[in-house]
Amino acid sequence: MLDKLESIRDTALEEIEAADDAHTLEQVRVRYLGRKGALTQILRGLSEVSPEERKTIGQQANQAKEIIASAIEARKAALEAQAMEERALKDRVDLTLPGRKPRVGRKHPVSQVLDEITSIFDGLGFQVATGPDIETEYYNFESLNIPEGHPARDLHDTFFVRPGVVLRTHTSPVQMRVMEQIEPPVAVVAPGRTYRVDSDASHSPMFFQVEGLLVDEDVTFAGLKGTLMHFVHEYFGKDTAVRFRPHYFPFTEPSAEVDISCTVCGGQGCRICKHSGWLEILGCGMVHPEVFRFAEYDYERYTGYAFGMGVDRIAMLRHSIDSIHHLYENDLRFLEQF
Ligand code: 2NM
Repeated sequence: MLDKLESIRDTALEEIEAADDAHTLEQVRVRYLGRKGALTQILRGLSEVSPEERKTIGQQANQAKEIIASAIEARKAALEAQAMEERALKDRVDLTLPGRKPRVGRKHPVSQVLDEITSIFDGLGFQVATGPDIETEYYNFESLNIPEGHPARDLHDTFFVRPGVVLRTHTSPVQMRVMEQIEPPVAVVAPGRTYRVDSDASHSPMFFQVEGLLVDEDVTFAGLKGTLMHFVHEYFGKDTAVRFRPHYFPFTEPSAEVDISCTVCGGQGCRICKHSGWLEILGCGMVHPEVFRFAEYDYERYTGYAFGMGVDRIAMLRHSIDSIHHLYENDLRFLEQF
């Protein structure tokens, strides 16, 4: 019996050493120490052993049980330590590596300029109005005194969506829609995307405009000049010279184009202003009575002025950008400069 005990103990110890995961180890424990385990059987069977032997065998069996139990505990601890070590190696992080800087986004330069322009007019009490990019020919042309066959239609290089429906060539249809909705006094600016079939260094098929409209009793061309000069001085600085040149637009009469002294050479003449000393920045005029007739405004009672400018062009002048396409290529090396 004692020999048997010894052999059970030794085999158990061998199996414990050989167990290389927690599950196998638990099976070994059940096999020896479990309710039906080899040692448990022996301890239970002690009643059948002669009283002389019972004491020694009992002692030996209990001792073997303790040895096996502690060997299992030791093996378990070793396996856990090993698993921990493996996990630590697998999940190792090199804390000395340089961190990754999060890239910070920013407003697109065209949006920045657009916000700056609208905020100047906001300061004068103009409200922001918006409208659809896809417009009817009626709102884009007809109602703005550009009837079918008018030469200005060709100048606009229109994208047609289907007959009678176009991508708006300017944001004036927004002002037309505003006039349909509300009675004077009206003071709005309409910023947004516009589209023309045109592409070279200074033209992109999609570009941004801001247009303004003021309608009330006694609105004058002098008021228009004052408003636009205030805008130029706020945006380009107090020392900027401004000149109004007679021009033609179908929707205004009289009409003018506004030039400012060159922001690069100050008027001396350079490559940017094509040696004229002046840069054209916007168009304007007194709203044509025909436009008011379409809006169902009383043109005997009300007068109004309107103006429009290309946001991209102003962004280009402001930041000395030589091609409009830089603004729409989304090259981060370019965009991160603003
Ligand atoms: C410009 C130049 C002159 C203009 C006119 C109107 C409307 F709807 F009132 F008739 N909106 N915008 C206008 C006038 C736009 O852009 C160069």
